[in-house]
Amino acid sequence: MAIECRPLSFALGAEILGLDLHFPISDSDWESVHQAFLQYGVLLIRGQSISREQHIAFSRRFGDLDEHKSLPMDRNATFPELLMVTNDQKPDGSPSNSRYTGQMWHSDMSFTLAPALGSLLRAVEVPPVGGDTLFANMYVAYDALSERMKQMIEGLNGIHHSERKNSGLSTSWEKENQRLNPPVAQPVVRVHPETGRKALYIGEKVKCFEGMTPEESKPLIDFLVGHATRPHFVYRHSWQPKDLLIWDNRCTAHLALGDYDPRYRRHLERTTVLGTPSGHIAEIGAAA
Ligand SMILES: O=C(O)CCC(=O)C(=O)O
Repeated sequence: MAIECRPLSFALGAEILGLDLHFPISDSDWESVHQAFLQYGVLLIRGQSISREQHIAFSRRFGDLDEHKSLPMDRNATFPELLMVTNDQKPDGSPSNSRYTGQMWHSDMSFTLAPALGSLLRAVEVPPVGGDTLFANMYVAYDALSERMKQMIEGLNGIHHSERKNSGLSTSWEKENQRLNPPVAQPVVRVHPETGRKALYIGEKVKCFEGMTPEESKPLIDFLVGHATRPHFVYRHSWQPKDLLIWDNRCTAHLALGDYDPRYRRHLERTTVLGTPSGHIAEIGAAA
């Protein structure tokens, strides 16, 4: 059966119909999926009650997978390619450290020297309502800037931190996270290696621009994040169990809203496709 592609919003995203990921995907189907991935930035494949092995096998079509060495505290003990995004308590009864994953606008692994190419997030169990995820199209956000603003930000580097928004994570998690992930400077404008288009690469994990103080940087960071995440540029995903959502981190940013009743289980698992090396460890001096 030929696969079909149905746009999810004006800004970005498409649902792919006619794929069953229990089976390896043919080369011609892969070609269609890859083209849709480049065109829409976010792909949704519903109704996939696949195993962890099948999730990993399909993800490998996109490229080499991250083994999440920068987040060992959150990865699955048996499958290092799987990052847990869950509010399940830990075996000792303490709260999960990944329950707040993604609650700031970000692009995956921007705080590392190998920021993610793509991510494939599979919903195992989700609350009956809420727990939505927002995606912004960073190409159109870039294109919509004035020429003067484009000139101003060309050559700027944003310093990306790995912290999570909500406090209340265990101190050992926070310490390990800081030890493994020193801040990394990344270009604010990146050229997508496959499409050749420019996209904004900014989010709430950027605390300042390299060579500028946080006070000097903040107004421009706030403007760029606010601009890029205007409703016009955004798709809001309401999860169903067995959804597989795939996004291109090189031209989109996303935010887990956390808009749900925490008495319900929310358990998702993510593979992360390694991107090309980018950025450098930031020199944190007086002006950073
Ligand atoms: O939980 C979500 O909805 C998104 C999680 C997230 O931001 C991520 O995996 O990068």
